[in-house]
Amino acid sequence: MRIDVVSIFPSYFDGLTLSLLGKARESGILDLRIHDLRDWTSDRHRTVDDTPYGGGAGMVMKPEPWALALDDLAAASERPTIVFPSPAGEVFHQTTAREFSGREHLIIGCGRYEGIDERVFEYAASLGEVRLVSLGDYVLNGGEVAAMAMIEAVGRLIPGVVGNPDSLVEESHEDGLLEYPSYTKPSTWRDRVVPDVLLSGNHGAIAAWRREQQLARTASRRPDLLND
Ligand code: 6GU
Repeated sequence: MRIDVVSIFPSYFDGLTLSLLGKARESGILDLRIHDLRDWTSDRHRTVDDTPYGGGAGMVMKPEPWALALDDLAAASERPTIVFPSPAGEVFHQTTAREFSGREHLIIGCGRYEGIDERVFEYAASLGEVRLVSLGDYVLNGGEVAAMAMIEAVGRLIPGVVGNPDSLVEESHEDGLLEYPSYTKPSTWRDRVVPDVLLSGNHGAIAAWRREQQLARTASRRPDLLND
């Protein structure tokens, strides 16, 4: 899978050389390329923003560098999925991560300031499938941190990235419920004991207990997950 990221702060993404994603990149399973939007400017100051029409606070990202970047990067595949992290987008869920992990080519455009000129999204739709995607109902300073979260969520679903594929099955959100609690040795620690059933060796009882725990903590922490 290929992922191209466009940002004015490419060094945000240095962390994606680490751990499982770093290994996936080294092995070639994940072709992740980070680009500086300013490389598609041509003025002396490498300008990427300007004042908003209609007035208002802050600056807006100019369309020209974005169009040149998208032209170059979209030419690498048939019809890429072009993702713009945005608090005004659809909410990113595990189902979205699954969907994106099946794509051959993602382009992720990270906006800053008050956002990107709206015409860029229209233009991008002529090059691929455009998705505006939000991490949730709060505001970040730009798309970079959101893009990193999405890349990690998508990347770990690519076959071969997570060593033991069983560990992808029993985690939070894969079955619509929160994950069951986990324990390791010692069985007693600072007067706290591991639930007896987990030491019983009774696999049926353990599975039933874990399911109950999933339902109980989902009902208590995330009742919204049970009602739709
Ligand atoms: Cl994707 N971008 C920004 N700037 N803020 C966010 C977000 C994205 N998701 C939640 N907040």
